[in-house]
Amino acid sequence: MTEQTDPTMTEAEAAEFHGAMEKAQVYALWEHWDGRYATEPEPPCLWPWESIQPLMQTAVGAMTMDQAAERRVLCLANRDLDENAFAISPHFAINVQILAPGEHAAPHRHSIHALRFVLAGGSTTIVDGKRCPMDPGDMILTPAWTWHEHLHDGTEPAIWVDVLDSPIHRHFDTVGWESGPTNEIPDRIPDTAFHTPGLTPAGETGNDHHSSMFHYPWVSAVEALVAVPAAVDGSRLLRYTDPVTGAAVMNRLDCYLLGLDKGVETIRRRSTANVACVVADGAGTTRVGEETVTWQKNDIFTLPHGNWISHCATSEAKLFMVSDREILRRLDLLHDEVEG
Ligand code: GTQ
Repeated sequence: MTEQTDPTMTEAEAAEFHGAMEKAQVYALWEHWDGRYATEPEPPCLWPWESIQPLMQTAVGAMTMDQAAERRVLCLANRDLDENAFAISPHFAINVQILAPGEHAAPHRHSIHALRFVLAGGSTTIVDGKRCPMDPGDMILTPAWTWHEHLHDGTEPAIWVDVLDSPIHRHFDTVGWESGPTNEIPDRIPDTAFHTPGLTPAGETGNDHHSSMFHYPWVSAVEALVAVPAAVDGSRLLRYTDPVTGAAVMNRLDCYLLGLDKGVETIRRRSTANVACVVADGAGTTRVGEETVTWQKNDIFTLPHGNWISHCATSEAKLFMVSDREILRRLDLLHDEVEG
């Protein structure tokens, strides 16, 4: 960075110039320019399940559901981001939520899109009146302004991963919130009407914001994944889509399921999009730029944009992936590269 570039200025003139600039609320670009705008890719972050799980159990005793917060969640915080971001990635946050048997997380709705990926099952989420079972591996959408509440009539604590596009709303100052009781629930077509591939309700055109189907069962995802032809590197990739439009499940959160064969390193890829992975099954390593993340079931880790990335499973693995790809695509900023 240059202190002062005009060699004709005396020190006194430069000081006066800087004082005047400060007063006028401007700065000289050449004094803050390091030759480029782009920054180095961020390193990956890992939250091993063995360090999160005990905290979740302790959290149950730390707060009752009648106390202040409406949800019992721990927010994964990426210390490389703004400390107030409560987020793991620039455009989405991941929280882990626990609900004990008999507990109820009261209905509310907000402008933030959210989705859940279930780690320990037994509870039910009601989304705009649709009852969505929460079995392990199930993925459930609670799109912007849908009413949602969580019930638990099982016997063991239910745990799931929440993904929210809250950083986007903080950035644009668009957070909106309404507490229950539920009111004005729109008429929704039951999820069952979308469960048979190739058949959708006639006349239903869907929308540009989110899928009309809210519950994506794990059994269906696995059945589809094993039938997807493997790429040359043995990987299989499924995208969770809106059954009516074929688009991403929500316009700001785009989800995938990656199947990995044991012992085969995947071809390196790089993207302008950010990804977070939840290990649904198996164990392995992921190379992210110069770093290697070693992971196992239920671990959560980030793949920050701009890094070359490859995976290698040590036992057959499945990674649930959530990304901001759809945001970048809609802004014409999505750029993917594959090695070779
Ligand atoms: O379950 O509705 O992790 O409203 C953060 C905010 C979960 C939820 C979170 C929420 C929820």
